[in-house]
Amino acid sequence: MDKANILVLGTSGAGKSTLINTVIGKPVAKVGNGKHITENMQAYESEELNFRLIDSRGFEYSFFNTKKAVRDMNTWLKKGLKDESSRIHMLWFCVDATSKRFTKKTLKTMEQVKKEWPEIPIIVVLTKSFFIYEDEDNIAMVKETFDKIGKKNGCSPLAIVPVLAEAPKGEAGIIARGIEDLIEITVDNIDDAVKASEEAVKKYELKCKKIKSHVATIAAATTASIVGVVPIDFPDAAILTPMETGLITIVSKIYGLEKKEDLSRKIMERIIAAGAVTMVAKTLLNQLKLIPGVANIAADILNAIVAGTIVFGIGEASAVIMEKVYTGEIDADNLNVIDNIVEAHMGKLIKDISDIVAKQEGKINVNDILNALFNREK
Ligand SMILES: Nc1nc2c(ncn2[C@@H]2O[C@H](COP(=O)(O)OP(=O)(O)OP(=O)(O)O)[C@@H](O)[C@H]2O)c(=O)[nH]1
Ligand SMILES: [Mg+2]
Repeated sequence: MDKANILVLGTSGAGKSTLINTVIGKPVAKVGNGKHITENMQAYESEELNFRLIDSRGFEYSFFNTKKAVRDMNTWLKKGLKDESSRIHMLWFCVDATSKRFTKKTLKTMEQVKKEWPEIPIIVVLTKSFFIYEDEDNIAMVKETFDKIGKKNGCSPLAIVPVLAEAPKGEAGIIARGIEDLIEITVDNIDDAVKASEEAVKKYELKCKKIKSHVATIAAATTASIVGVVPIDFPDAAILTPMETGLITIVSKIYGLEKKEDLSRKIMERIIAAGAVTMVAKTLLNQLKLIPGVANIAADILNAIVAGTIVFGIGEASAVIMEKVYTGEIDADNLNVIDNIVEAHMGKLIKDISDIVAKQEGKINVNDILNALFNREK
């Protein structure tokens, strides 16, 4: 990666663009005088610095501007998922030291941005810190606001740095300060921030893959329950239905395994060999019939539940397996762990679905039961 990216956030007029110009050492970003100046996010850099600064539209100018600011930032952060050069690694959150307030509302707006990206570290920059004697109170004010609502959301700042980016004209006694401290703290933490953001992106990608396979699994399981085919009479060496093999293929595609065709095929074979279908089909029906009130339920309803459960279990177990292949935990040399995963997973599934059916106290509705299964906490 060439340079880390720092997103400069804060209320409108807090002095974000002024700060950027001083740090970059040139008047690159447009500065306003009370008007809302910065319209779009733009990155600035200088040769000496190993980070880029991204100027943003200020919050709080109006409701719609705040909304737009948050939307812009989320768009930028999302772009960073695909494109490493626009990934955000740190936030500089500018708080105007002259305004004497760091409102909960401002912090809440920042939280909105950070919620999806809790790993990104923040440095709070107390901009326009004209008077050194006010630093202590201003730092205390920021700390207090963070303590009140920020901490529980993992929003503790790395540092709170009072900065005066530009000495006021005609005030000989007041000099610019704090920029070196800010750069030093940033440089000291930027490598960790980059590592953390890489982790965050990986986590986010995995989360998306999980959701996608969950959705595909639910769709297939619902269809299976409607079709209601249960391979009860299959011999031990179970054969999967096209729906089941299709689902495994979909999940493996979600995890990008279609490129590793050979491995993908071996995994499929292993899942089949683990005998998930036979195991669930055989035990589940017997287990369900032991539940009071279930024995008299029509066979096709029970079949629908069993068929949905089997497909759901295969999809879920495949996602667990594919994720481990994706992260490198499973490779061609230790495919045997797949047996344990399938077995443990299906065993737990039989218990879960039996518990769900038992809770229905005889009122058996296939949709309700499968929905409870799809949405259960694991
Ligand atoms: N003297 C002095 N004035 C500052 C400083 N920082 C900001 N200002 C003044 O505050 C006003 C707003 O500054 P900007 O840098 O445009 O603020 P911004 O946060 O980028 O504002 P938006 O882009 O509108 O969100 C301008 O008049 C700046 O000159 C500073 O460090 N010293
Ligand atoms: Mg600006």
